[in-house]
Amino acid sequence: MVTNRTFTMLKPDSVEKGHIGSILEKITASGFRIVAMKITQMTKADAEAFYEIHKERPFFGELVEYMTRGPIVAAILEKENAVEDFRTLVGATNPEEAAEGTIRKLYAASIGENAVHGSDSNDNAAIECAFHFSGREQF
Ligand code: IDP
Ligand code: MG
Repeated sequence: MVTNRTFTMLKPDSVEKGHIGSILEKITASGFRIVAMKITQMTKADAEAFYEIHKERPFFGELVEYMTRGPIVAAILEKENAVEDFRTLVGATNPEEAAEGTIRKLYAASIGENAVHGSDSNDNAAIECAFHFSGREQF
C-alpha cells in the first residue's frame, strides 16, 4: 500500500473564485509533488458515492449539491507523511476554527464551502485516488 500519497480536490468554490493557481502554489511550496491532476465534474452519483460515509448527516444533500455544481480540480499529492501533513496544511473543517496560514483559513467561506478536500487516512487516500484516477494517470 502506498502510504506517502494523499488525495485532494479543489472544490467548486475554489474554481469559481479563481483560486486554482494560488492553492496549487501553496501546496507545492509546502513540499507536495503533484503526481496526478485533472479538472473534472462529479455527477450526483459520484458525489453520493465519494461521501457515502456522511449519508446520514443532515448536510448530506447540501454537500452533494455543492460538490456537483461545477468543476473541481482533483489531484494526487506525494510527500513523506502526506495524509497528516496535508490535513495540517488544509486546516479545520470550519474555516473559523482553521489555523492562520492554512488553505481553509485563507480561501474557505464556511464549514460547508470550505475550498479543499484532503484524505483523512492512508486507507481512504488509496480509495479516493483510485476513485478519480486510473493507474496510467498517476505518475
Ligand atoms: P473534512 O473535509 O474536514 O474531512 P468532514 O467532516 O469529512 O470534513 O465533512 C466532509 C465535508 O462535508 C466538509 O469538508 C464540508 O464540505 C461538508 N460539511 C461538513 N460539516 C458540515 C456542516 O456542518 N454543514 C455543511 N457542510 C458540512
Ligand atoms: Mg473528511
